Amino acid sequence: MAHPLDMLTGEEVQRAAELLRATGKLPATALFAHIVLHEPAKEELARWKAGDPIDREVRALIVPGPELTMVEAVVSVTHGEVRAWDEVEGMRSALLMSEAVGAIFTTREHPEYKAALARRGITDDDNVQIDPWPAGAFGYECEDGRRIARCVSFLRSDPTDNGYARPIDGIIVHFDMGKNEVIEVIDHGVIPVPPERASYYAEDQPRLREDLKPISITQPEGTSFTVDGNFVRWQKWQFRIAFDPYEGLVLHQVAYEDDAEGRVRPVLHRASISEMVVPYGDPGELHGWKNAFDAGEWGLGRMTQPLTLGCDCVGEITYFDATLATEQGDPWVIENAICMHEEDYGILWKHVDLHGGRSEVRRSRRLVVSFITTVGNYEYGFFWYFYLDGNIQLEVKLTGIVSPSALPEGETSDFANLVGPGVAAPNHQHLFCARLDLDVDGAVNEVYEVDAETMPAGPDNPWLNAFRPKATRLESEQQAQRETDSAKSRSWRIVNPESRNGLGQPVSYKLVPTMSTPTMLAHPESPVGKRAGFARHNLWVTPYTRDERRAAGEYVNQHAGGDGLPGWTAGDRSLVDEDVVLWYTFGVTHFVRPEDWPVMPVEYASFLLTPFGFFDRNPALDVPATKECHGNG
Ligand SMILES: [Cu+2]
Repeated sequence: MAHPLDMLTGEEVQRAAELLRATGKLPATALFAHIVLHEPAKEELARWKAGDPIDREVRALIVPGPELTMVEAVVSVTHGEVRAWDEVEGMRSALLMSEAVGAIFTTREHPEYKAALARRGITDDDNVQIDPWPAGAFGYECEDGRRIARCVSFLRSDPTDNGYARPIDGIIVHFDMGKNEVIEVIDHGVIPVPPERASYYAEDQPRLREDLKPISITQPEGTSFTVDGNFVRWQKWQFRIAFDPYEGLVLHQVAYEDDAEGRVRPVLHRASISEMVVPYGDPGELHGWKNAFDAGEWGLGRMTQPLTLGCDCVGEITYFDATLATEQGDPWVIENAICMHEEDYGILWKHVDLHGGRSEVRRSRRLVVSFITTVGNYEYGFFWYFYLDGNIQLEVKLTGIVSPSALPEGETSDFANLVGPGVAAPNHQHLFCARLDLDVDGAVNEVYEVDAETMPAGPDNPWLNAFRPKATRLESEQQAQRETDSAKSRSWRIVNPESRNGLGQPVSYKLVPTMSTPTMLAHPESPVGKRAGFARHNLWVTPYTRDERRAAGEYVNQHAGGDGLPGWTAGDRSLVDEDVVLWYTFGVTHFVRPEDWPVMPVEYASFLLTPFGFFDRNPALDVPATKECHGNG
């Protein structure tokens, strides 16, 4: 063990589970919702020096039984001590995988469910696909005191067929996950099952293109990065990689090795997707309850699938495995969970001197660190990019299969678009909340909102052309709940007032909304609006607090709402002279296209962190020209 932020190991998972079981306070059937590294407090990390002893703490959430009692525990696997044991009442963990599997098997055998299928002429239930969904909080009696899911069904023609092509609409099963029992089979009435298969497999396409020539990506001299455990160095960037069951990939201690300044300059202490929500906009009883918190209810990390060389990732690839814990408390290794590679990214900068005739151009490249999660029907790829000019970008790639509904022939809907015969896809949003603990040249930073401001007519503006940046310091949490505004070229600058560049300006990084991004369309007082308060605003800023980790709170599943950012910021804490954390919500409103069916070509959502006065000049002047273009120089 070399660093306090090293990735969790299988031995640590095992040791933690042993220590927790040895308390004698857990029934044998207790399930571990998660076992994760309890990251050291920030002050502790700041004090730690290479070679200092490390006390590795592990945090666990344990579900002892079907009730709403959760156990939050912290153990030191270094010292073999249980350091915290808190029973939390009235809360629910994320959906448990073993219980979801139980829901599928138990529902399939239930006589009322079989009868509902039979009313639709479905008697062979082998090819019926049952998807448990997080239930949300709608005030139904069946939600009280239980950990539940709502199950929806689809019909496959064989075991690997695309079930989403044929929703068996009208049947919703309310299922008690803790007790593994059907609460209620609700049949809203028979809606015809869409008639056609919709396959995306190559063998089912009428013909395949034959004129695509191969593209090979080779790095004959190897890659330009080095990896030591989870510590990565590339082109003056350095950071540590980690993996969390809910957030997926986590970046720690992102810093820039500034040789001009002769020091390593911190930029981003910790970055991840802390939460996301997919609210559906169809008001009908069949689909109006659908909203999924894919981080807090399912877990972006837990749903991550191994990546395949040559398919998911092409070129000189370095993979990282991720170690999570099974619900039985054993190590669970997701092989090739994280992919890292370099890619050419067009030009970095260029100029042709028209007088002297000299042309200079440099190639841009970026380091890509990514993972892809499969949450039921949808895929989300999260791609962090590091560039040669100090930029950092997060790009989300949305793909997979849209959640469909059946639409009887001849009917149309404002709330779902027809994508195939008898099958429609409801309007929905995907809203991601990135938690960005920026430490620009140090922990204490200020945040300014910068708008382009036009000037009134007058003696100072005789040609009516004047505009300037207007910077407003965000001084408290309430004031710092902000929206994007592309008409004003709005961005937010994270400034270190104590650190100056060579021009005497305070150094900063700028958070740039790189695309138009919505906030949540559901009403703030709607069931999903209350639970996904973070999605009401694009930006929130909070003073760093160790246990404020997830934008909708720790217990999202069936939570009534108000937790996370709305709760934490209610006290309107000061953001002046503080270690600030930015929470940026971005995403897409998805009016589904026929082209998104039966599998969706990647749609993108992203944001950029770009240096603004962090350097004294273009930091990429020292990038050499490629060999091939020396002839121009
Ligand atoms: Cu979508």
